Amino acid sequence: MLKLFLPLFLILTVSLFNLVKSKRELAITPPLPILPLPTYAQLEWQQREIIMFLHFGINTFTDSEWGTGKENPSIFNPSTLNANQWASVAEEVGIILMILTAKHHDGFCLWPSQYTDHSVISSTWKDGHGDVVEEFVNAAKARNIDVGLYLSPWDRHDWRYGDDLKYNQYYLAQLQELLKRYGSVKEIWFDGAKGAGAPNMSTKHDIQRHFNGFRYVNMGDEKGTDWSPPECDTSIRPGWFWHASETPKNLTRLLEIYYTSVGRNCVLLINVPPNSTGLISDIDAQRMREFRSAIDTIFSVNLAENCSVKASSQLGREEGRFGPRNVLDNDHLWTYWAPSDEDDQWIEMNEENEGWRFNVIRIQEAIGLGQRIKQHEIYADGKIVANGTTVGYKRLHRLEGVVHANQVSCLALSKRELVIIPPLPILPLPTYDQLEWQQREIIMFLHFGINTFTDSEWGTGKEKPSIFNPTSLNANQWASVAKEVGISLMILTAKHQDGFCLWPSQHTDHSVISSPWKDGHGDAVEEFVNAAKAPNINVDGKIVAYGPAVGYKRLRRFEGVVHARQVRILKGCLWSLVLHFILILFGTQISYYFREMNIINLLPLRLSSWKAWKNFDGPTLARLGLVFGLNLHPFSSDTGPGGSA
Ligand code: FUL
Repeated sequence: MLKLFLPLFLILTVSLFNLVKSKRELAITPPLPILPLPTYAQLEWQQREIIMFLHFGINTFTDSEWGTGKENPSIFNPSTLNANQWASVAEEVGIILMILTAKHHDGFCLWPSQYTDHSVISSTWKDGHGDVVEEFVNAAKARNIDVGLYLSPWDRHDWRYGDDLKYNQYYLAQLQELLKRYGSVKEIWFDGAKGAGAPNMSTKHDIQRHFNGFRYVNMGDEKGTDWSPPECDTSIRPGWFWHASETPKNLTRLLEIYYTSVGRNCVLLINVPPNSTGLISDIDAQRMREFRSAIDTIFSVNLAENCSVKASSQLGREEGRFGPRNVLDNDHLWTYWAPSDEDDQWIEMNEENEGWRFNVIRIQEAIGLGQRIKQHEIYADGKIVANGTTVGYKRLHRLEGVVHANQVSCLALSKRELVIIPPLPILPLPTYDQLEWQQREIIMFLHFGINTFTDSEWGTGKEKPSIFNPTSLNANQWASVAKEVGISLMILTAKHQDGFCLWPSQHTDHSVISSPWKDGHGDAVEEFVNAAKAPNINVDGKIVAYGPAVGYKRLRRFEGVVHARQVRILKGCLWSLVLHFILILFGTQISYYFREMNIINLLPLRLSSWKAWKNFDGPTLARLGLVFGLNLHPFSSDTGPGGSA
């Protein structure tokens, strides 16, 4: 009996061994993020580190900081205004976002607004035909610099200020005007300042309260649900506006500001005010150059670059993946050290030879995964040299005097708890991404995978990957169908419930890798993405929930055709129902749609007063941001021409 089983046993062992040997070693998965997380736009914004602010306007000509609003616009006359000079100073010092005071508290507008005459239109500059905002935007864009605009809510000139409804209408109209006329504006600066006696506009339709996250940002909130990166604003000179009597701060002061802003996880918004000729003064431009070159000198060389690194633990065994050496490269988003042990976390850098002489320590977290560190301590040759609380995007420690050490270690004292289920707030406003997404109206879904070959809907997960073998897969054909029918977003089932992956995942073999398609070297997701990107189809398919705000579009079809001279829209579902009912009674068919314009959804103002809707007429409608249309649906059956329902 034993004689019979021994060879069988041997054969089994050998084949099992071969099976195990041929398996790829699967990659260890990255750590779970800690919520909240920054959005892509926030990540991009924070990595800019320094933004340039430009305070320019009536005050530049009156030697004041807060204009009264009673200034004569004719005094605005910059003799040699040249926004290209502003942008080239920014470009030279590596700044890629500039923010201009389109309107400061005095109410004077640097663009020819349709809603007031208190603007460049009434100035002597270019005989009232100039537009500073336009020149600024064009100059910046020509150098690939993004723009932002400051639109002061406190307006000391406009008669509407103090009247909640009227002023908010004015303010929002101007905001829409700026956003629409000048293309992509990356940052809007809603200033919270206002004089002691000025009426408080933060009561009902509160622009200021909605936008002021000051308390929140200053104190931080460990349990907060939003990622709120802070911005520190300061001026290169004592004042925000240019004054002949003032000079720029010295380099030492600017560097101190850098350490206490960027070095404490903030973005530095530094004001460089153009003078009354309309140019950034040479002395300011020169100081900015010195500032940039000092930052580059300090940070371009990482003394620790070639040292040896040890850490308390690491996720997985592979060195390159989450190993401690990752802290030494310049990428703080995709390569990072991840410890496996949650309790005791330290990392230690060693320089065996002469040691280092240093006085600045830089630490950063991989904030794409959230913020984890609550407290940290840094030791040089065993002695504590710095400590602090949170780290975030960047924390710089400047040490007293120069430290000479062979070993530097960093200890993360407490970490925030891992929260897997997000306590999602119900936000009433769509984000820009959501708006963009909803306006696509139709998205193309592509279900493709193992089920396509087994004639099933829900695979069991037990299918052999070898059955996946599309003979002539051509993602370009998918994309061109989409393009032909005007679709700008396609979503592919990269993995369906059966677990089969259409891309060669590092974390499983149940994928195209084990299929005969392209001998296991194919990647359907890659082909799909490339094909889609070629005709500009976005595959970045973040599916988001609809907000509870009033809808983007509402279409209603009726039986038969209505012949009418007047159609009214009434607020409230009861009235809408009555209206539908009446139209149905006519036994005719009509389709009408109404939708809110996007910009209204973006803003805190709720324009839903019953009166305004009831007394609806053309101009009111426009003010409410409604779009209204009547259309004729020409097909006789519900299915349309040749289609199936
Ligand atoms: C403050 C304003 O009152 C100043 O004039 C300046 O614009 C500064 C950036 O914000 O609140």
